[in-house]
Amino acid sequence: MFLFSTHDAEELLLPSAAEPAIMEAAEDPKGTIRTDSVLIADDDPISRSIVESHFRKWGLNITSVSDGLSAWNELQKPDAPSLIVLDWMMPGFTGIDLCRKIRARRTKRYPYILLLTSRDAKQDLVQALDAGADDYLTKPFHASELQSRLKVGSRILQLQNDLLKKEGQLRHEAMHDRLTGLWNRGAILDFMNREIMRAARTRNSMGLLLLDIDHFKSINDTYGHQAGDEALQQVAERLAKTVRNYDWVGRYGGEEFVVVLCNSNADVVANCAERLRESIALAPLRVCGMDLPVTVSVGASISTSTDNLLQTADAALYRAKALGRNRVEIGW
Ligand code: GH3
Ligand code: MG
Ligand code: MG
Repeated sequence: MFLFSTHDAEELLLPSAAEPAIMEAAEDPKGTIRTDSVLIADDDPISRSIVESHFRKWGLNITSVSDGLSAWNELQKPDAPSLIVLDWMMPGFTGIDLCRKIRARRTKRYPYILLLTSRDAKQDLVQALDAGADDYLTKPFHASELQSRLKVGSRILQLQNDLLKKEGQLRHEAMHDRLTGLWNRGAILDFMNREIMRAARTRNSMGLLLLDIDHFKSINDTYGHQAGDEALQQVAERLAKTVRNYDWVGRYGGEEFVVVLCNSNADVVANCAERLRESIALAPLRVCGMDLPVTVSVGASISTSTDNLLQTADAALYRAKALGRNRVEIGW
């Protein structure tokens, strides 16, 4: 018996809730296409029930409707089947209308459409394919032929799943730092610029923190590069845990981190900066079986005070280093 693959591609490596603006919304909760669900639209109850009984035998999840408008409504749902079998003549929209409407949507998921119709003229087939159908089968049909043609559709949907998954992974890699899992420099600077524009538009302020591990080189020199890497990972983890969940934490490069604080006035920025400094200084890191006391210096800037947040935060960080490290300096 033919089995449709019920294998769902693993969940895409989609970013967390704090990343909506940059992501195109996934079209279903998992971002994957179900290859085991089929929509059948046919206004002839006998023909529809024959098709349904085959689908049931082949283990498919069936959504069944008797007119074009209901089919269109079903297809608007987030978990709508991507394997679509349409009759030609139906009330509401015809199968051809539906093909055109489905293709005009230009969704990220490409549904596979099979026209199942008694119209057998060559120009009908040409018209259906031109309208956006992927395949065409005339009634009466052989069950095994319908099954094989649906297998083709299912294969194509599965290929699409694999591509979407790969795309999600690549997007994740392009925006994240490999060692710490934080946003990378490019991504965090994008968020910063977007936040600056949003703050200006909404007449709110926002903050930027630059954090640099103090005397980090001596960790590498004393305990080796591996210990340095572990220390970086743990600092990153503490920073990510300490910020509010709508703020952004990234690795700026080397042993420097950036935090973008959304919707924050001077008090909030100063508070967050101090909390982050404390989160590192309060307890030693546990690195390669050793307790390593580590501190960070923090330079902060606030969007209402300057156009160049990065430069201001950098100058403040420089001051924090010069004034003895393990401290916060605010740039105005
Ligand atoms: P300061 O308090 O002035 O910031 O001193 P520092 O030693 O932290 O600063 P410095 O810029 O002299 O040294 C930074 C070191 O960070 C040098 C570099 O080898 C190390 N580093 C940068 N990236 C990595 C990394 O990915 N892994 C490890 N282990 N070390 C790194
Ligand atoms: Mg540095
Ligand atoms: Mg440093």
